[in-house]
Amino acid sequence: MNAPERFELQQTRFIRAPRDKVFAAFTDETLLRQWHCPRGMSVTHSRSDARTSGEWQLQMQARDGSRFAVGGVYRELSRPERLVYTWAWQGENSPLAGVETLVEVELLARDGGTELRLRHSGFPAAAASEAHAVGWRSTLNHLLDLVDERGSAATLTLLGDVRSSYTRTVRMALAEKGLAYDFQACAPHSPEILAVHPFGRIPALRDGEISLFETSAIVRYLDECFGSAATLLPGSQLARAQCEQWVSAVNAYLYDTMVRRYVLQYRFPRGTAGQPDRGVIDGALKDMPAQLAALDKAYGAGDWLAGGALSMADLFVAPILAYVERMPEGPALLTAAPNLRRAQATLRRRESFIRTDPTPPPEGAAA
Ligand SMILES: N[C@@H](CCC(=O)N[C@@H](CS)C(=O)NCC(=O)O)C(=O)O
Repeated sequence: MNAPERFELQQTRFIRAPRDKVFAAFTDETLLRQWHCPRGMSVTHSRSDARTSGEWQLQMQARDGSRFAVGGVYRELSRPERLVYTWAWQGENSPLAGVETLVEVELLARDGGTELRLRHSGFPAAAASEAHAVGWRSTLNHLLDLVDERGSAATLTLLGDVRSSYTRTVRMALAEKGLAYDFQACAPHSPEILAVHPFGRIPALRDGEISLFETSAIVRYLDECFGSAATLLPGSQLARAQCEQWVSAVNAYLYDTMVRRYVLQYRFPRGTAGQPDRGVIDGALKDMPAQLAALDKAYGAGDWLAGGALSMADLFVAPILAYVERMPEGPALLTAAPNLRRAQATLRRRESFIRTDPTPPPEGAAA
């Protein structure tokens, strides 16, 4: 009788850290607790008897409190180049409970750092190896946060243009979270952006081999996956819904009126003889007072749109208003919105706003 078919995954990562440090991260139970779970989860228990036939065990916890236990036995420990251990999920909740798989980790010295080659084999179904591949991609990002000399900048790259309001929203979120990252300047619809964004807009985010597009998805990911607590999404259900409501309003109405049909008409004039198209601008000017009034009412006597504290919603609105205010009719339009002006003044004192200011914009700046 033929042996049942088995499936496996392989991943390779370059880490700017010596092999010893990476090896220790896989075998030291204190270090394991700091990274060995996908982003957004935490390790609540770790045990490692790092010798041949010694046992290891981890318990991971998701944000909703659900727990997952996994463990196995070390088969080979050749510090600092090779580590082999068995891996089996425990507990009735796991469809793979009791199924023993094998993890082989090779660490090669390369370019002053380490090339990590991971092979996880013995899965009874392709779907199981694919699910573990997703988990490992995120878990290895976590490992790089901990051991790579660049921290989160080893995996996080933001693609966009500093002059773009949506790009600034993400840059502000990264600054609020205190996250190191790389910035890759690229234009909408460029080959670089189309490689990660099917609709060619900016920004997009890479986190190692994971990529994401749409500003609200990116900010939510950063907020929920980095740091022990989300700080840009309000805690209560109602406030979270109000935050989503304003993000959605920016995407559906406010950006179109205030940026596309107004700011961009001045910045990239498309009318006759290279002049701004007055018809388009006048149309936007007709719609803007009601939109600004709605924002003014939402801010009311407070400084924030949802939950009584800074949230993703404020990060969506601020970069747009910063542009509107600098347009010819901007200051007059904003006189009618005193709450909005006061709230923006508060937000503009934050480091995240100051440090992401793209002004003075170069000639031909995009909004
Ligand atoms: N809904 C998208 C909108 C992104 C967007 O429209 N970005 C502008 C720059 S601020 C852009 O890429 N414009 C180019 C285009 O519209 O083709 C998001 O939330 O990321």
